[in-house]
Amino acid sequence: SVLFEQIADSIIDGMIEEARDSVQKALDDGCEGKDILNEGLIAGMNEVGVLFKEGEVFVPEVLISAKAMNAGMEVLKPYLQEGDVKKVGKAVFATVKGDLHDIGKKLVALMMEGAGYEIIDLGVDVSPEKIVEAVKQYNPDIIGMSAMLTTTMVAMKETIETLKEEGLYEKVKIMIGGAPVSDKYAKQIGANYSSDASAAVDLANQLMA
Ligand code: B1M
Repeated sequence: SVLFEQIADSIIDGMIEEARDSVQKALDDGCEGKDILNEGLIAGMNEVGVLFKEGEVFVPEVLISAKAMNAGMEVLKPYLQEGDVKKVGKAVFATVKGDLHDIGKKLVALMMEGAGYEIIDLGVDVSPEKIVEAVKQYNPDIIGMSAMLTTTMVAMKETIETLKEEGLYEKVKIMIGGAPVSDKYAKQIGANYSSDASAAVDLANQLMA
């Protein structure tokens, strides 16, 4: 409907006020929460993912779209019933030990949330032990690790070794990414690689299938 298109457009254009207002309008009009979510907000964010992949929009725009998405979600949340938000999977995210870069990881996490994943973000400089603890606590489907320094990417290998020691490696899928990381490195250490946020969503969906 036109209302859902307005919501999606507000996300694509990163219009925070408009996102709020258009969601409220759809609610006032009697639209169902889950339809507003799926056909409005998520449809918009998916389009942002496509535009990002095609190089039509860049990181700052994606972050603003994510803000608009969050603004719309705030209005919508009280109207969503349990079960409306179908979680396709749960992922624990971390920037690895010694590494403080978190912009890229946050962007990947946001896009995955937009695609329906529940993300538990452990932050930056996260030790293998903390990741192991989180796996035990949250029982995720996926672990997503990010590293931006050649000196910290080795912590990914270390984390995987620790997971193996704890008998947890077989229980989760592991995704890694970040500037110094490659597909070759991922294969070497027993992980899966994606190059950017929208590729990460595609990879996650493949791993969950
Ligand atoms: Co730093 N830094 N930095 N830095 N920094 C880099 C990474 C560097 C390449 C700059 C350079 O020298 N040209 C260089 C690394 C060199 C190397 O090791 N090869 C570097 C360095 C050296 C350092 C310090 C050592 C500098 C110093 O203090 N002497 C220091 C280290 C601190 C530490 O971590 N211990 C440092 C510090 C910082 C700041 C704190 C100032 C800041 C980080 C702020 C923050 O994140 N909150 C910072 C920044 C901003 C950068 C650059 C400029 C930009 C990184 C970024 O956010 N890009 C970066 C240079 C560059 O990359 N051009 C640089 C935007 C972001 C959206 O992209 O992070 O690549 P990116 O994420 C992408 C993909 O990589 C991928 O998807 C994302 C979205 O498309 N991806 C994943 C990332 N994680 C993924 C996970 C996945 C899948 C895909 O699955 C789980």
